[in-house]
Amino acid sequence: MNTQKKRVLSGIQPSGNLTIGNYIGALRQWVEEQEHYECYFCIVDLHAITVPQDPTALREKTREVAALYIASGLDPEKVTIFIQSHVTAHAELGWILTCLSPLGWLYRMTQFKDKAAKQQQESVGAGLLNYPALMAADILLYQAHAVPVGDDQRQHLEFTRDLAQRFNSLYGETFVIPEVMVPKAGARIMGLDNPTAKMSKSEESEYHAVYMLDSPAQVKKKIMRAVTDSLAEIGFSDDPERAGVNNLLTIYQALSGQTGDEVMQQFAGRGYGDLKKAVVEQVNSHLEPLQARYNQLIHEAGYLDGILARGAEKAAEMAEHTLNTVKERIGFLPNRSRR
Ligand code: AQP
Repeated sequence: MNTQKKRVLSGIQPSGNLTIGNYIGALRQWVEEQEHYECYFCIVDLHAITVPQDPTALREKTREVAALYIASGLDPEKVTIFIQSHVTAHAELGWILTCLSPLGWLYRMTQFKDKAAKQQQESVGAGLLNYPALMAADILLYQAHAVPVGDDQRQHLEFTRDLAQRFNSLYGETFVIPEVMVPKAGARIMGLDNPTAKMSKSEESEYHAVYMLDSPAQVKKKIMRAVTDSLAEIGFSDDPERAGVNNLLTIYQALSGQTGDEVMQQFAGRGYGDLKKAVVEQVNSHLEPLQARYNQLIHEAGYLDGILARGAEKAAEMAEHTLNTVKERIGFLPNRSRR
């Protein structure tokens, strides 16, 4: 019997304050998966710099994200946690895959189109366009079988699969073709102030997102002000007019672990005010213990650094093995120097 666990890899950019979208769409599923898979979770700082970042804030956020991974329940004894830039194979394979990425594929990516539209056209960095090739490298270096992400990353995963197939057919079987793993409830949490747009950590408006480190009072204020509609009828719906209520129900369902039917029964005949209060309670009951753990961890710099150093060592071993195979297949001479 093959007892080898399947492998997963995923990451989050230290590009701002993590939201409950990141928590529900990504972190929570990772915590479950650590029991069943061999897991690699990175803090993707190379991705973060595809849009301008302040160096001091980037350092601070990178550490914060590492602490939030552990505070959310990732066990460093079970999973490998590391910083992407500490494993140089990511940038190297990223470049090789950039050279194999057709521009047509890259220009089609919605994330590129959305983020580029927020900047002056001539100042959009080439890294933003090439982001999916680097993401493909992150995944393929570890021969990951599955990638747990929110719905917004599906298109990048398709890109990774296409690119891996392209490499395999040009140079021989090299990469495992990864599957996307999206949560059943909460794969796309929407902005509280604009429920037709994804909740995003880099969106600046005050009532857009609940952050994982928001106080209970902030959580309450933001959720109680969330946009709903005038129909006063609670129900899941894909009608854009009803996106606000749908979003609140989705957050509730994802965090309570109930089925859609159970949620509907619970709120049948009740008003939006009741729904909002229940969502506030759910969110705070998840965030409060997590924040208590975070507040300890963030002051234990030595402990965090140790985890990240061990993680980088373990990840580099695996990543370099794959990278060396790739280099050989594409015709690079082996490096005989000592370094
Ligand atoms: N709103 C969301 N609902 C569900 N899942 C989400 N994710 C992000 N937002 C939501 C998931 O979180 C993981 C990390 O995402 P990322 O940091 O790599 O970048 P992103 O997808 O672009 O997330 P953000 O918060 O919108 O970041 P910025 O604003 O910096 O671009 C991914 O698995 C993602 O699907």
